[in-house]
Amino acid sequence: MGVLNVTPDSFFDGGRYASIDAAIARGRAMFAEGADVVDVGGESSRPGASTVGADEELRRVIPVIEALSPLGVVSVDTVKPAVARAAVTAGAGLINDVSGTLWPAAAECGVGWVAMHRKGTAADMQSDPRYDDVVAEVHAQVLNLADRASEAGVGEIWVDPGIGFGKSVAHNLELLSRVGELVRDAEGHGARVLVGTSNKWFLGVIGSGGAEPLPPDERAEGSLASSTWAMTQGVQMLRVHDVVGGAQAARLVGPLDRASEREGVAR
Ligand code: HH2
Repeated sequence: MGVLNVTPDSFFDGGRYASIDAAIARGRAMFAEGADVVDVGGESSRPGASTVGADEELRRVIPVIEALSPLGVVSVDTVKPAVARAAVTAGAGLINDVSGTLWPAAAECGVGWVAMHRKGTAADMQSDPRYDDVVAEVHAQVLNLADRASEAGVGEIWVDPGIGFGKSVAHNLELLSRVGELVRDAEGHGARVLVGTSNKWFLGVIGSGGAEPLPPDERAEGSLASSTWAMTQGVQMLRVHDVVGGAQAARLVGPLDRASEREGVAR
């Protein structure tokens, strides 16, 4: 899943694709680079981001979704039911929902839904997040959401531990290290797992080795390493800014993971 933020303020690509033309060109490029899904967002969810009205969010995402949806699967990254519905009408096939609340809209529209875990809101989620057992709590919550979506009739369900959304560095590492358990458990709930680590803050902290955290544009290596780790744990979709790197890693890990396919790999 390639990330396409049509925003001025996203933490990594904010302002790069803020014009409709630039966003459409980037989306086309991501499909050409091997993205199976392009995730179009019109509102940043980074800590402290200011909220955007539905009219402005629609103005940003709808023309981009209309242009890209004939080329492949487009998801809409939104927490607003009205934006989700309009995005589906414009061609989106998946609702990527960091609030974990939009399964009724997905059921009504007949599209897939991503249930992400978030503790708190963009305004307060990174001020000292606490859990008794982060893995147990996050897994139970997203699997419960998967059940609700399934009962409501959503056919395609993804669960996401929400890396960086109300989590300390240690919480993120714990969730990543045990994401294979979520993959196994999700299967029993009719869901698959999506993970997004791309360029996130914890990678800057870990990657610097204890020095000043690396800035977002120096987190590419950690992004690829963490995505590759998640693939080896069975995670079925990675949300990435660097589609070229993610697709290459997926082409390598897939055959390595499935011994029966090794014979088919060109030597
Ligand atoms: N992370 C971000 C946004 N949407 N959706 C899912 N399912 N999982 C994630 O981990 C996730 C997400 C944050 O990253 P980004 O879109 O690059 O930044 P911003 O929120 O500043 O636009």
